[in-house]
Parts: sequence; structure tokens; C-alpha cells
Amino acid sequence: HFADVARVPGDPILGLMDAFRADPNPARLDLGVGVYKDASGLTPIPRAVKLAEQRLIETEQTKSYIGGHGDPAFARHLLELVLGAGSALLHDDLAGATQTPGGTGALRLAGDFIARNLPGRGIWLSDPTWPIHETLFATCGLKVGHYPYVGADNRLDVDAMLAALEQVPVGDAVLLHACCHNPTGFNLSPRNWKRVLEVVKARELLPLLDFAYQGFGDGLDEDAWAVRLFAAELPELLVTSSCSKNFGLYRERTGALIVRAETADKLADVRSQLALLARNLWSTPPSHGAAVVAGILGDAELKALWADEVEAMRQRVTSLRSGLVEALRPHGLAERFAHIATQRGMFSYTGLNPTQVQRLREEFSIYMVSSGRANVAGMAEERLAYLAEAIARVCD
Ligand code: PLP
Ligand code: TYF
Repeated sequence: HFADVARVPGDPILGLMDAFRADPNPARLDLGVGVYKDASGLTPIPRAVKLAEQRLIETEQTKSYIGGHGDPAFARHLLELVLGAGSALLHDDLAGATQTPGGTGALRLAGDFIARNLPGRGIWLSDPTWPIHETLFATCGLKVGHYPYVGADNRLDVDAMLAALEQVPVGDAVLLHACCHNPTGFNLSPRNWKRVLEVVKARELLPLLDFAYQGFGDGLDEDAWAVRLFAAELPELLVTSSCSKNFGLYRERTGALIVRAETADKLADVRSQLALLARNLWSTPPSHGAAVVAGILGDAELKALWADEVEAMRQRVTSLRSGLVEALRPHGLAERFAHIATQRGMFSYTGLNPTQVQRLREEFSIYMVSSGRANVAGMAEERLAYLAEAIARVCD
């Protein structure tokens, strides 16, 4: 009976959105949920998206179902965006994309695939990671383990990470953030990616690269560096790609699970299983967002406009990072928070503790995740002094 159903708490990150909206303080600042915001605090629809949508309204002929793998044009263009236009894998039919409802749908499909088709394999997540990773893979029935990523001193600890991966059972899956690690903003250097790759090869691990922020770190191609390295060097790989952030399509639920297999024939086998799993999850994927992405990436002018818009978002976040460190300098805190300028993507693990985060919220109406994660895109140039002052006060 429903009488036996207990109530569980909502998502703490999304809950911050409601708490912020309900805060009457005009000085309030939302550094919580990971959506990009412009200088006026709005999450804009990119102009390239608007133009592609207008074209779509004019030209779309039917709303009948699309296939289980989604729109083939979307898949083709997204594969080129992720793996590189000249990728030999595409030429040789060694990689394919299955359209999913957002990056989360891709993660769920990947988790179900591992649970169903690679029985006995656990999955290893960074500590910390995006909280949904924890619950999602457990829901798939996978055994979830953790490898260290950030030490108690709020520094990336690659040695500890590698030492842990060397202990992972042979053949297990390991989730790696392809760029712009959520929640920390700490990225692996190319040298350290190669060290991880060596362990992955030695223990025959199956990497699942979560690629939710392409374009927000160092650039669209630069951010794909690790994905392309792993895809070139390994016979088997899973990549979950999200169009939520870089196309601003959040609510349109647009993404894909990309599979790299050793032969074209094996790829077809795997894709048949993915279609079966997807059928039992969402049947066929939603069309609109993927059609917009295909319309943009398939048109040289729209693609150039979009790439400029992504670059503008990336540069805004990057300049807010160094701006905040400069704003902290008069408080004598520039060295202590120097990592904010070198982290990448939307998020920064500031190093602030839960008590300090709570004080920021109660005394200054500044909202961030209790782990000390701040969404840098939620800052604004003219608010950096206020934010720096508040941080200085709670660090006293
Ligand atoms: N993976 C990470 C690390 C994320 O931060 C997000 C963000 O929302 C996602 C996956 C999934 O994105 P979405 O399902 O909104 O495309
Ligand atoms: O980490 C974030 O803030 C983003 C957005 O249930 C998000 O990834 C957060 C929680 C959630 C869905 C998306």
C-alpha cells in the first residue's frame, strides 16, 4: 500500500534553486546548480539554437517516432564533434552514437549495458563525483567503488588515484570525467591522463568517460583531448556526451552514448543491445534538441556562430575565476584561493567547509553546495567584491 511509502529528501543541488528563489535579499548570489549564466544572471538560449529552431519549425515534416538510436544526422555530427572530424574510427565504423535523453540518459544506458551485458563488473567513481553518479549506477544494480581524487588539503591527488586504480579488479568499469570535473574543477594534465591510460590498459579496465562540459574548459577540441586519446588507444570505450551545457539545451534532454568497439561487427552487436535496453527505458529518444544540434553542426555558418558562443561562455567563466582571486587579494586570501583560477569548467571546489558555506548563505545570501562547490558562472564581475568580502568574513 501507499501507506507504507516513506518520503525521501529531494535533490540537494536542485533544492538550492528553490531556496535561492525564495530569498528576498536583493544582494543574493546563486552559485549553486550547474547551469551557465550570463552577466545578467540569465541562462540564455544561444542564438545559433534559436536560428536552428526557427528553421526546424519551417522544415520539420513529421512528429512520427525517430529510431531507437535517434537521428542519424545528429549521431554523425556529434561523433565528429567528440572524436574529431577526421577520426579513423568513424571512417572504419568502429564508433557509434545512440541518442539519449541528456547525458543522464546516456549514463543510465551505459550503466544498464554494463550490468546486463558485462556481468560481474563493478564501476569505480572518483571521490568526490557528481552525486547522481552514485545513485544512478547503484540503481542499475552495479557494485559501486571509489578511487580518491582530491586530498584533504583540497588538491588533486593523482598518485592516490593511480594507486587505487591499480587495485581495481581486472575488467571493471571506471568512470572518468573527460574534462571540467564536477564538483571539483580539477582536471588531469595530459601527462597524468597518459598515466591513467597505462593503468587502464594494464588492468583491462573499461573506461566510461563522462563528457558533459565540452567547450567549457580549454576549448571544444582541447577538451576532447583525453576522449580522443583513449578512443585511439583502446579497443573498447564508452563516452557519455551531453548537449545540455554547450548548446544550452538543458530541458530538451539531448545527449548520446558513444561506443567504440574493436570491430564494426562487434559495434553492431553492442548497438543492438543498447537499442534493446533503451526500448525498455524510454522507447525512442526525444527529437527536438537533437534536431537542433544536427541543424547547427550540419551548417557551416550556424556551427561557426555556435562555436563563438561557446567560446564566449568559456571565456566569461575563465575571467571570473581570475577576477575572484584578484578580488580576494586585498583580503590577503589570493594565495589561499589561487586554485580557483587554475581549475577548469563551471565548478570550483573552493575549499570552504560546510559551516562556512552555511554562513555565506545565512549572512550574505550566497548559495553554494555544502561541499564548498561554487558554480563560477553564477558570479558577476560587479559582484566579485561582495563575494570576496563575504568569503573573507567567514574565513576569519
Ligand atoms: N555528468 C555530469 C558530470 C554533469 O555535471 C551533468 C550535468 O548535469 C550530467 C552528466 C548530465 O547532464 P544532462 O543529463 O543534463 O545532459
Ligand atoms: O551538478 C550540477 O549542478 C549539474 C546540474 O539532479 C544538475 O550537473 C544537478 C543535479 C541534478 C541534475 C542536474
